[in-house]
Amino acid sequence: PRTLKIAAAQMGAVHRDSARQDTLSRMIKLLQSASTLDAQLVLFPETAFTTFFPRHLISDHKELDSFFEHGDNLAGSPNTKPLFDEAKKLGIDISVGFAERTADGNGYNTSVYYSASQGEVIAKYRKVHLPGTKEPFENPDAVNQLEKRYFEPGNLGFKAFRAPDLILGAQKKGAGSVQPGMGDPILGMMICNDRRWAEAWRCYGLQGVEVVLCGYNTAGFAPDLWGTRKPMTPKEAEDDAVFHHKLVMQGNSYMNSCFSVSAAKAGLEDGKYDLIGGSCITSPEGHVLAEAKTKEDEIVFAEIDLEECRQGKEKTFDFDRHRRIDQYATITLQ
Ligand code: CDT
Repeated sequence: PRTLKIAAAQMGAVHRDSARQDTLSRMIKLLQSASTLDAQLVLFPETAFTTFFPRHLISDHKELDSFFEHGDNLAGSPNTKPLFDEAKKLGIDISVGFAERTADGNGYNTSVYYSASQGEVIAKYRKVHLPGTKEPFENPDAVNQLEKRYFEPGNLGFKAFRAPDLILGAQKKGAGSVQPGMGDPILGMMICNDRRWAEAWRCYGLQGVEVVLCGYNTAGFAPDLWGTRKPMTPKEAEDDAVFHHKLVMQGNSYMNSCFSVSAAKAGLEDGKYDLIGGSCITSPEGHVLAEAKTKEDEIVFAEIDLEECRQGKEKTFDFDRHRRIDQYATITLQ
């Protein structure tokens, strides 16, 4: 077996006026709690260090800046460094989402993968599918999603990578390739809305991905954003949002023969904006192995065997034998 102990660190609400150090302390506590389960890899949500600020039209630059990490030294900034230090101390790899401001002033919705054994960030992903609008909705009661205002679409593609030193006795000869079934685990990151896009998953699937990591902030009730088939109560809308979340995690894990871990920022943020929970771990056969029971800070944990990815990759979804790329031009040409 190629056993891996993985966890989602679901976070309850973080508010617009929450002190950064308080939120950081909660994240460190979650990591310590995952450590008592012997977790080797812990996923934190999208924009984990702050509230999900794209719901607000923020014109004060100083305030807006306070929600971003600046430059390229995430593991060195006082607002974030203690989390990476703790990960290194506990020997746990982490993946965490944050708003990134580059030296040339661009904003990205980003996540990184930090390897405890390497003591550094070994992979970075920038969210490709930015939902919502650039301008706020006219309806003053609408829940806005101004990601297109604050972020550029990700420009790093969907690059799978191997995380070293997690699997006992992993054959290092697999390290440079994307052949599943040997070597270190093949991982891929996506962020929230990306999980609804088959293309994102397939890009990883084609690289033999074994575990997809996806942090998210998903509104429980946002009819102006989603459109509505029929009037729904907030409760019905939230149930539907959780249903769609699990549907895409389970369905795409199955179709790409991989595990997935998803970590929510959940609960009532900024006093009135409800975010769904539903953080979960799914198997290559599409089953939910573990899921959150609350909308608070909570660790969702599973021990998995990456060898279980082989069944799908070698049979039903053996891409080499069964894909028919000559018939797929429509999805690459437009
Ligand atoms: N953060 C984020 O990407 N949220 C979006 C809301 C989109 S509306 C369907 C999500 O996909 O959950």
